[in-house]
Amino acid sequence: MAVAASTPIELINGVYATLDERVGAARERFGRSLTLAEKILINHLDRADQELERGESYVDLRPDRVAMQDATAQMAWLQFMTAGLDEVAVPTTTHCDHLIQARVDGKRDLMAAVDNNEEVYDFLESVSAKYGGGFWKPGSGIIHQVVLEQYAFPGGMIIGTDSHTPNGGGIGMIAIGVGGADAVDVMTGFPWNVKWPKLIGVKLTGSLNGWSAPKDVILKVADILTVKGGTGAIVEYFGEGANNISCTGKATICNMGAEIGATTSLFAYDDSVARYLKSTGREEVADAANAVAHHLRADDEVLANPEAYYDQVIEIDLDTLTPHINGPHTPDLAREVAALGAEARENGWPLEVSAALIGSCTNSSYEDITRAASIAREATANGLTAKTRLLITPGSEQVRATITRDGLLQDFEALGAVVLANACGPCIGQWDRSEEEGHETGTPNVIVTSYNRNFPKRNDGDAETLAFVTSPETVIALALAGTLDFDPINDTITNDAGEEISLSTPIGLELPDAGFDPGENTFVAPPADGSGVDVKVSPTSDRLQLLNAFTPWDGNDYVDLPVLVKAQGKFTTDHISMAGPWLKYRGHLENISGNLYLGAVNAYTQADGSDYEVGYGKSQINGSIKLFPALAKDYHEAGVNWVVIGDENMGEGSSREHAAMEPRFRNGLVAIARSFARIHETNLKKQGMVPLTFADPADYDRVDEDDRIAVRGLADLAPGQQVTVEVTKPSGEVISFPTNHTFSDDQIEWFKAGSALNVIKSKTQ
Ligand code: MIC
Ligand code: SF4
Repeated sequence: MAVAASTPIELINGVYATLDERVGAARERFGRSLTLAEKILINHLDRADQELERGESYVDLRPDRVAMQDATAQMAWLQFMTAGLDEVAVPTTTHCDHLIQARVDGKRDLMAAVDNNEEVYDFLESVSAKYGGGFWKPGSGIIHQVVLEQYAFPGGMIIGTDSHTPNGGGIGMIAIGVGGADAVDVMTGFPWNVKWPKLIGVKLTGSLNGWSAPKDVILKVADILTVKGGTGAIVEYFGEGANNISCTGKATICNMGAEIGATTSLFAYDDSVARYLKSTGREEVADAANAVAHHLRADDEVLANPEAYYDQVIEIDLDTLTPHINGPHTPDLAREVAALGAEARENGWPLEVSAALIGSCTNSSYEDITRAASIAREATANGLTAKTRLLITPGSEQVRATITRDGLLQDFEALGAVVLANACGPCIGQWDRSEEEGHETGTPNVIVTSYNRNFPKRNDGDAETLAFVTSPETVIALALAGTLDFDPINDTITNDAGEEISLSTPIGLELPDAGFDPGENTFVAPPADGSGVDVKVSPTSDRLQLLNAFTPWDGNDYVDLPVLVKAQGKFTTDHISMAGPWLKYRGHLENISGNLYLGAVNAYTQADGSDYEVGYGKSQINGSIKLFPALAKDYHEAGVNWVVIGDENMGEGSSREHAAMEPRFRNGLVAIARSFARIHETNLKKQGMVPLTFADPADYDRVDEDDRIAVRGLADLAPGQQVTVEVTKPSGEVISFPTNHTFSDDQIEWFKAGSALNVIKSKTQ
């Protein structure tokens, strides 16, 4: 498999070649016009005759590519290695972006990362070389930016082991975030299985103006749909407003669609996408897309009468959309920027901004940087400086080289900003604030970022940090003001000379006039024959550990299971398997299990009525109070299997399959929640666990701390049939309630075999 630094035009032409026939056949089959998502999905079906009922049928698809970032690729490659194949079946790339810690500045931090993560980078580079994968070295940029710049193409389909893979939807590609085991399906030549999605249409009218940015569109959509409103759905944007947004702006909107739980988000191919393709050196891709442009958007009848085609339609008028800022603790808590000061006062949040951060895969495009830089430049000219720490992370080496060439980084540096490495950095807790002047860990403080997530502890590991997400231009404005109580449109800032300075409207450049500067070449192509390459995993490593297969189901019902944790409220993947300092163990299942449920808020109270500290629970072996990972280890060592109970949207956020592998490794068998996020639910199934949802959400309250759980009728587990959960109270009283599941017939095989990987191995070996 010759994996290059970009998608070969032959691959793209191959995808376009089947559009006419397949789209035509589907129009006939449904007897109606088609939306864009339908066209692309239909063109990637493994078999044309599959049942396609929205929100019901599971379908097999054939993605064109796989992309993985370093923090999730390790586990994916470790699983792939056990399949015994010579090479990947589909072009696959690995991107080093998550493991670089922000401490001093880009250069020094990158050098330190190369040193600290040497073993992991060597593993990823050698395993890619052996099995024919492309390797993007640390410093190349954030996976989603690199994919947008190099690999994404209109009408294509990619899966990526990261929840923000939908960034590629900005170019008109179906780009879906998955767990590593899903990627392994495709890398080993099997189709990728997903529920045929529902479709949400978002009609954009008017055009963005003034301080409003693409970010505000998705902040508003998150407000409307909430963190679970997009679950099981693809969000398709259309309308004249969509045509007025740049390609990278569209990517911002699609990227953060992950925060509403959407399977992915998508824009049509249009002039802005063509301009972006040309500017990033892909003129021939634009030419090929132009030739099939009518297939790269929804049919006219759909656009004229969207209610008849989408399951839900939302309309947003860009003319009147105002700048928004969301948070803290959840990305769907929205309000206008102008209203934040008053709300902060009401809630007792500090007004002072302790740090302002621009970057992340969501908002680090050339246009983003130029808009923010225009404010920075004018501020300097008016004698203003940042009143808070200001950190900038370029999204990719290409963006870094281009904004350096064009003098934009200098605009930020003039304000006192520090430029970090082209990486995720503080967005994923890779941020050491210990040397930050005037900042003390554990004190309530506010940060504003242009990122997408803001769960507690996410950025700096400090539960006292309140994080707000907004557009890059608003981040700069708040950095200059130093306070949340600032409306960039109407308020002024006093400079050292005592003058009142108003900020002008940000001005951006969609694309660099002089084209992009590719910067340093950071791509490593695999050798033509990788069979001689040695993949080294030291048996004594504390970063990497070869995997043992999970044991198959023994054919019996699960009985007598204690509840390891019953989580209350948010139970995101950051709560289940936190990142930051734990990222270093992403290739070592046993070591990373030391973080299991550290962020869980225990729904029970202690014997004296007081709340447990976050991350603590009671042992059903000896009554001691311990951290959840220690309890899980005790159960594992004692051979005790257990259950985890979750609240709404369990597993929201990341695609990290560690959140499913760790519990499975530590003897967890069943997860029962009020609802699940899509990727996490799939990850649990893939690893052989049984995710169930309470048929009556109120039954969540009927599970007490010292109860024992039985799951009945597992031998008859079948699609669409409820599963009975029996709860035995310490008194001996038994209650039971029905639960639902989403297993398909194929997925039941994963459970029976012990994991999806075991099923693959039975076919490849
Ligand atoms: C995230 O934004 O939460 C991450 C870190 O990129 C994750 C992936 C991971 O945990 O490695 C994601 O979004 O999937
Ligand atoms: Fe990286 Fe943050 Fe994007 Fe996740 S959301 S890929 S951590 S930049």
